Amino acid sequence: MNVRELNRRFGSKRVKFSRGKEGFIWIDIQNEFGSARLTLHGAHVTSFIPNGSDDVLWVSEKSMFAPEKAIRGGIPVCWPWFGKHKTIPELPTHGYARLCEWEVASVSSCPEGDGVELHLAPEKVPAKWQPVPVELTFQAAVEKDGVLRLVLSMLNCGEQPVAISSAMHTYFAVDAIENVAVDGLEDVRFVDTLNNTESSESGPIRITRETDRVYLDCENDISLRDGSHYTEILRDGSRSAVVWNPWIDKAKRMPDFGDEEYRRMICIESTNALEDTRILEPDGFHVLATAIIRH
Ligand code: TA6
Repeated sequence: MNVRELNRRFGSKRVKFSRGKEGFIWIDIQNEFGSARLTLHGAHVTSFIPNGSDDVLWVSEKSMFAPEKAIRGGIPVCWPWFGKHKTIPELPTHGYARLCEWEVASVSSCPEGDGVELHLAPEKVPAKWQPVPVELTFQAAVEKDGVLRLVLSMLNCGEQPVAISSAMHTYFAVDAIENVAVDGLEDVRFVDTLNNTESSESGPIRITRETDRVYLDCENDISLRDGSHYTEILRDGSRSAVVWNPWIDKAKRMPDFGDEEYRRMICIESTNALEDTRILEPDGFHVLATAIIRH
């Protein structure tokens, strides 16, 4: 469907469709509570600006915006596997959902907020990525009290159980990484993926080196303090969370990440990762949801 058709069918004063210079179809949600921007490419949210705030999300100045490439920043939808594929290493890291072109299913507007629902059907996924027979729906809404609500729903339409690991891999913008503190994961067991050890830490998380942790068996609300900003990350359907910052050396190794940009971002991800992988039985259904609230 082209942009004119999308605006005719789904557009409104609060939800508008446009085509970017890179050829992506973009959706702008704008209401009395704030604004958000996402693209049908990967159902990828790239901006969330609650009223009176600056952008909560970070996107690299070196990000690619190209077919079958992930956008560096915003909220990548990592699905149907988190990290590397367990048995076929040449399949894309973090799955294929963030690389595909999604379709608009519906737009909703009500006094509490405005949102869009996007759909990715297995038959729309390139066969080279070995799609699972699971219908995937992504909802994003800008709601009152400065809330960005994201819901990833999945329904197994196949005959066999399917193991699904996933993440809403949110890149938060921060003024300076040295001022960042993450609360809510104190004393929670985590896997340090840099050396594959398990540990836990009391006190808030502070970033002073490359950090890549999968927190397990926790449903806690997480909060991010960064100078004058205070942001909450609430989760539903998730018993794991990831905290990641590439720091200096890894930032330099990533072509779509500026060498100094590690100082202006932190990833706090709502996940079904590692032992929190979900098994969808035939006709099985799972929802991974997160709410991002800027205070
Ligand atoms: O969520 C943390 C992580 O798995 C890191 O290990 C790092 O690889 C990051 O995701 C980014 O992955 P990407 O495939 O988007 O470059």
